[in-house]
Amino acid sequence: MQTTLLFLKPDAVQRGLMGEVLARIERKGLTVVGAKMMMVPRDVAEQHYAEHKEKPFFEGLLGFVTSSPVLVLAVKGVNAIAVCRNLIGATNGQKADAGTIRGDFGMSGGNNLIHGSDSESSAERELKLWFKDGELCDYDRTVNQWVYDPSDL
Ligand code: D4T
Repeated sequence: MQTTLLFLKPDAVQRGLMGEVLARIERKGLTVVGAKMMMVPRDVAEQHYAEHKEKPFFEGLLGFVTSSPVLVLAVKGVNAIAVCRNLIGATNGQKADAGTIRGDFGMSGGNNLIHGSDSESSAERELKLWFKDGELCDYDRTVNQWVYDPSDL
């Protein structure tokens, strides 16, 4: 089991896509173990995107993610990090495969709807950055017996 950090960016919230995206995550068989809506403090955005500090798009990216509320999610499942990256699709919505969130709803590389952790170390770091101790609900859905077969677990 892995837990990954996702957040629906301001464009997804403003465009009314929260329900659509959450439905895809739930229908896939993943378990939402944390959820909160918030305005992103600038220092959290800076820490989250620290690896892009020297990139030309960094300031624009910070302005975008702090401009309007985001919906932060912690999502659990077997191989959840890669599974969520596949659900999300390539960075630019114009290039992302149809069937992915960005491929179905996005036309942009910056306004790309949703973030998902890209590795176990990123997930660990990002979950600590976005959620405080005690904010996650570590439970299992009884439907998991129909989502997974024993060899998946
Ligand atoms: P995130 O990190 O938001 O899940 O997106 P990706 O993992 O798909 O893409 P990334 O790390 O390369 O980029 C992080 C973030 O920066 C924005 N961005 C990216 C941008 O505004 N302009 C650009 O040219 C690029 C490459 C979009 C996602």
